[in-house]
Amino acid sequence: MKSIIVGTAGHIDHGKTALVRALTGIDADRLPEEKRRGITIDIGFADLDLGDVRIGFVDVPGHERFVKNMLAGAHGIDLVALVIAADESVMPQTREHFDICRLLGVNKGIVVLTKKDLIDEELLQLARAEAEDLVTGSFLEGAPVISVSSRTGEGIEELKNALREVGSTVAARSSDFITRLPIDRSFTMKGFGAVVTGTLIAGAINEGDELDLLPLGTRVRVRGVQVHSSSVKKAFAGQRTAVNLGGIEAAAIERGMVLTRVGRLQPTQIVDASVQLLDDAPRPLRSRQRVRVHIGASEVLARVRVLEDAGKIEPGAKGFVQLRFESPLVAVLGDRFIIRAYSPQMTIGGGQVLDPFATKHRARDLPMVCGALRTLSAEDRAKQLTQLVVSAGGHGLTREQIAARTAWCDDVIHEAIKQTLATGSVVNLNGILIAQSAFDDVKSRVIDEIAAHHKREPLSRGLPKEMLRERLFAGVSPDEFRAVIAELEKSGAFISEKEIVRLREHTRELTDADTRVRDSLEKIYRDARLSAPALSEAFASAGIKSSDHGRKILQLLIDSGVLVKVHGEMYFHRSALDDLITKLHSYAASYANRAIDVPAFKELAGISRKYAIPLLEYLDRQRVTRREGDRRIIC
Ligand SMILES: Nc1nc2c(ncn2[C@@H]2O[C@H](COP(=O)(O)OP(=O)(O)O)[C@@H](O)[C@H]2O)c(=O)[nH]1
Ligand SMILES: [Mg+2]
Repeated sequence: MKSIIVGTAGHIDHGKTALVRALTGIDADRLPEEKRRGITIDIGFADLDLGDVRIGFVDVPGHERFVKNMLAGAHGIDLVALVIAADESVMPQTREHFDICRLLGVNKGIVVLTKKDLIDEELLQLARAEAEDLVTGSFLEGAPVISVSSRTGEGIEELKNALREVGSTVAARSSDFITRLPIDRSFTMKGFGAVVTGTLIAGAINEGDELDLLPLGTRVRVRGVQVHSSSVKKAFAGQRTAVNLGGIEAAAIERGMVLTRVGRLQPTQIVDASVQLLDDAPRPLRSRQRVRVHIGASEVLARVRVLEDAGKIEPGAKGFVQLRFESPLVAVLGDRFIIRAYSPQMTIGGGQVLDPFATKHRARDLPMVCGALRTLSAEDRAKQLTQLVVSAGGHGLTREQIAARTAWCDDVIHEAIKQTLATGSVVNLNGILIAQSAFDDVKSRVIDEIAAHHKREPLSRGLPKEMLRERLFAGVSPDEFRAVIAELEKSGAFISEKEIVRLREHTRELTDADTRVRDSLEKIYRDARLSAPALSEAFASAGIKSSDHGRKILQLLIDSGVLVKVHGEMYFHRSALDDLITKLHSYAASYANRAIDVPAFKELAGISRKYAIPLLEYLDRQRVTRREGDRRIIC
C-alpha cells in the first residue's frame, strides 16, 4: 500500500479544515485556542485509508499571519488540495499558498471548490473558471476540479475517488537518500517522555534506531514509532511519523530540527543557492537584504548576497545567491526553500540549495562561481559530484564530506564516485577526491617550492618535508599531506628521501670556488689520518670564513660518504677509517688473538686516548669490534 502526504492550501475560512473533517472524520484543529476561535493557527493532521492509497493529511492555516506555520507543513507534501470557497473564489492566500507549492516543487494536486451548498450553478461555474485561470501554465493545469459541500457531503465521494486516482500516480519516494525527518512538533507525553512528529521525507525509522538530532548535535534513541496513530516497528518515507525519543527532553527540541542517520549530516550556516522570484514580489532581491528562509520545517533568518553581475534579482527572474544564516540549520544539495520578506512578511520567492557548505566569494570569482552553481543545478549526480570536488579546490572532498553535502546513501555515493573517477577529471588520493586540475596545480606549486629551495640552498640535499607542509599545506590533515606527497612521488614529480624531498635533477652543482674549498677540506682530513683536527681548525686551514658556509661544504662531504662523523664534532676521512679496520683485521689474524685492549689499540692506530675511546665506540657501533669488559673482540 502506498503512503502519501496530502497538504491543504488556500485562503482562510475557505473550508480546508471542514473538508479534512468531511473526508476523515477528524478535526485537525487540535489546539484549544483553535477550537475557541474557530480558526486554524498551526498545522493539524488527519489520516484516511482509501484502499490502495493511505493518506496523511497536513491541514494548514490559511491566515496571512500564520503562513510561517503553513510552511512547516508544506515542505514534505506529495499532493496538494488547493481549496477555494466557491462563494469567495480566489483570494490572496489562495495565490500565496499556490505559489509556495510551485516553488517547493509540488507537482500533483487537485482543486477543490468548497461551500457548493451556498451558491448557484452560475456562480460555481464562475469560481471554476477563475480557479482554472489561476493554475494555467502550472503543475495544476488540467488537474481535477471537484466541487463539494462539506456541510451536505455532496461531492466528497467524488473527491475521494480523485484523491485515490491522483494519489496512485505519485512517484514512490526515492530510496537514494538517507533518513531525514524534519520535526514540526515536539511535546512530552505522560509516561513516554519526548515525542516528535514530522513528515518522513526520506529513508526509514525503526524502533531501537540511534539517530542524530541536528543542528543540536545530540544522539537520541528511538523508543517507539507511530504512523497514523498506531504503533509500528518501522516508518517509511512518505509517512506522517511520530517518534518517541530517549536521551532528550522535549523542551530541548524545536520545530525545524531534523532527525537523521547517525554521523552523516552536519549543520551549516552558509549556502549557495538558486532562487526564483515571484512575478509579484514587490521589489528586486538585493545583497545585504535580510530575509526569512523556510527550509524543511525550519525558519531561519539570513542575509542575502546576490552572486549575479547585476547585483540584484528582479521580480519574476531567476538567479544565484549566497545565504548567510543567523543560526545553523540542516541543508543539502537540492533542498527546496521559500524566501519571505523580513517585513512586511510575505512570500517573495523560493529556491534550491546547491552548495550547502559554501565559502565567501571574492568579487572577481563570481562568474566562475555562477558557472559552478549552474552545473550543480543539473540533476546528474556524477556531474554534481565532479563540481563539488572542483569547488573544493586543493583540499578535495572525503566520502564523509560528500555524504554531508548530499544526504545520498552509500550506494549512490559509491556509484557517483565511480562515474566521476571514470571521467578522469577527478583523482582519488587515498580516499580524498580532488580535481585533476587542482592536483596539477598543487603539484606545480610543490615543484616550484622545491626548486626555489634548491636555488636558495644549492648545497642542501633537499627541502625538509616539514617545511613544505608548513608552507603549502597548512590547514591540511597530515593524512592528506602524506597522500599528496606519495601520489606526487609516484608520478615522478620528485624524489622523497626520509625527511626531505628533492627534484630528480637536483645535483649539488658547486661553483669553482666551492669546489676548491671542498677539495682542500677533504685533503686536510685525508692528511690528518686518525689525528683528526677540530672542526674550527679544519675550517681555518681550508680558508673557510663563515662556519655556516663551512658546514654546508662539510655536509656535502658527509652526504657523499667521504667524511664520517664519529663523535660530536669529530670527523674522520673514510680512507683513514678503512685503513684502521684493515689493520685491526690483520692484527687479529697475525697474533691469532681476536682480543685487543685500549693500550694495544692506541699503539696499533698510533693515536692518543682522546681519539681511541670515540673510535672504539664507533667501531662497536659498526660491529667491527665488540666490547667485552675492558677489551674488544675483533669481529
Ligand atoms: N455552508 C458551508 N459552510 C462551510 C463549508 N465548508 C466550511 N464551511 C464553513 O466555513 C467556515 C470556515 O471553515 P474552515 O474549515 O474552518 O476554513 P479554513 O480556515 O479554510 O480551515 C466554518 O464556519 C465552516 O463551517 C461548506 O462546504 N459549506
Ligand atoms: Mg483551517
